[in-house]
Amino acid sequence: MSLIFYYAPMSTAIITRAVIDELGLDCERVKHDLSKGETRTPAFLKINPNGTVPAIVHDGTAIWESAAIAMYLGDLFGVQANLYPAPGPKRGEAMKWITWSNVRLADAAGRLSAALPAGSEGGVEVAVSAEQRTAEALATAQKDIAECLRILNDALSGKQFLLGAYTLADTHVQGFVAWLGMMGTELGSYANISGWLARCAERPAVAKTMDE
Ligand SMILES: N[C@@H](CCC(=O)N[C@@H](CS)C(=O)NCC(=O)O)C(=O)O
Repeated sequence: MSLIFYYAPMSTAIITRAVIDELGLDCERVKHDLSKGETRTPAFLKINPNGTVPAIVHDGTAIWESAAIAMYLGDLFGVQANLYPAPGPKRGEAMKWITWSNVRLADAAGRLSAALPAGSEGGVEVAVSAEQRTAEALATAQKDIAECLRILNDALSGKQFLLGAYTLADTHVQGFVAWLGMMGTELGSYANISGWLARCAERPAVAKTMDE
């Protein structure tokens, strides 16, 4: 089995790193510096034409989009490891949360990141337009994030993890929520989320995602 993982520190790729580590997969890690445009080189664009990390190449096939990677690796390696449900309704729930975090939550988080003052912790490294960095854009992003957090907090009511037991859905979703925390979003008033984040942080694979 050959697995190459393309990543950058402090990027969406740290979520994929946690997924790979949870599954205990050996991989070749290839680091890219976003500030130097290293994901925009012709060589990397052949792997991911979007010019973004994470991306993996598994046995010669390139897979990009962190949600797709989590579900792909979960399908192949996670079921046996009890970290991803077998096909069926629980699998559907895992896919629902992974996709939701990449689409709805990450969209709002990305807008928050762009609207924060330049140089803020967790802010985007790529160019931000004037329309993205207005007080109105910031307020809208914060409102949308509050709605996402309410949905997640309600879903975690009475549960240790999203599907009951810990799965890659938790690995994936916690990555985006932790990013919100880094950007200063107040999470303490969401009791279910706070407890869940603390439980996720006890996972060694999650705890080391900030390492280079
Ligand atoms: N939806 C994508 C987002 C990937 C993404 O936007 N990655 C950023 C870092 S967080 C990136 O590589 N940016 C480099 C660039 O745009 O040049 C995913 O979940 O994989």
